[in-house]
Amino acid sequence: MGLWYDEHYKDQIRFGLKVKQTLFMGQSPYQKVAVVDTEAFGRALLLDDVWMTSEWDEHYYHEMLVHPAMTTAPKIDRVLIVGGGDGGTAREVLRYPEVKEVVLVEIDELVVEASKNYLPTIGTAWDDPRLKVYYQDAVAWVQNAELGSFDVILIDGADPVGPAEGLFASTFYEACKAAMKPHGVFVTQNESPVIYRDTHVQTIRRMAEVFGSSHPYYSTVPLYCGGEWSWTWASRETDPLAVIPERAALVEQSTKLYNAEYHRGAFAIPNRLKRQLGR
Ligand code: SPD
Repeated sequence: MGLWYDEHYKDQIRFGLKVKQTLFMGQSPYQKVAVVDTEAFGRALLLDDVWMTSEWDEHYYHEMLVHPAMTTAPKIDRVLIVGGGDGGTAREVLRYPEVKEVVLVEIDELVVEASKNYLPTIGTAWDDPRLKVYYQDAVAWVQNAELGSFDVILIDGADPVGPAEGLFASTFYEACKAAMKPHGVFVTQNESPVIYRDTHVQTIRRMAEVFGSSHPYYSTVPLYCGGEWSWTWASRETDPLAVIPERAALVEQSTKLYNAEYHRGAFAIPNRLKRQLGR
């Protein structure tokens, strides 16, 4: 039978992978951090026994978190990443030569240390001089950020329990709006619309209240429970479907999933959610 690691959801669903070897296991002040080598997905990161990312499927998640914002924001000089301690989001952002500075605020230094040591194929941009990393609670950090200073803000957190809970609050979205330029684009990972449907819908509504409108988009992440995965895009002045062709063409040279057609299709809202959202 061998060794398996399972993520459990509400004692109703579990998603497991057969593990060849546990590479790292540690406890930070915030959570349990583990990196395991799996038969099917390669090396993978778990936080508090929930799958976060894996070598084999990480592009499904990181490309869809990053590129819908980066190909639509009129400017992309300064980008804030909240969370993102495995380095995959920063790697995708730093593919754009226009980017001048990326600020990554991660609460848990142990996540970055473990990822640098055991997931080097995911975080390939740690040494890029444009990247600045702060180990702080992003909820407090954003409250004190310079007003109107970011072109893009990306929220790459865990599920809304434990250290990431505050990243789903209206007060946090208000602080992000204040830290962002009026044309700026904000995107958060927004959970499975199947098993986290209440959080998913509530987040879309909260973001619409704060930013004036919000646009969920959908794809899949094989590592995550629930089949479908979602992200939600918001801006005061920018259109989510106005993909800048030169940026998309540039990034499409290296992406495994993202392209401009995929982008447009991802913003189609399934009927069951349209009805619930009244759209
Ligand atoms: N259910 C897990 C959701 C995790 C979303 N963030 C993953 C971090 C990958 N950089």
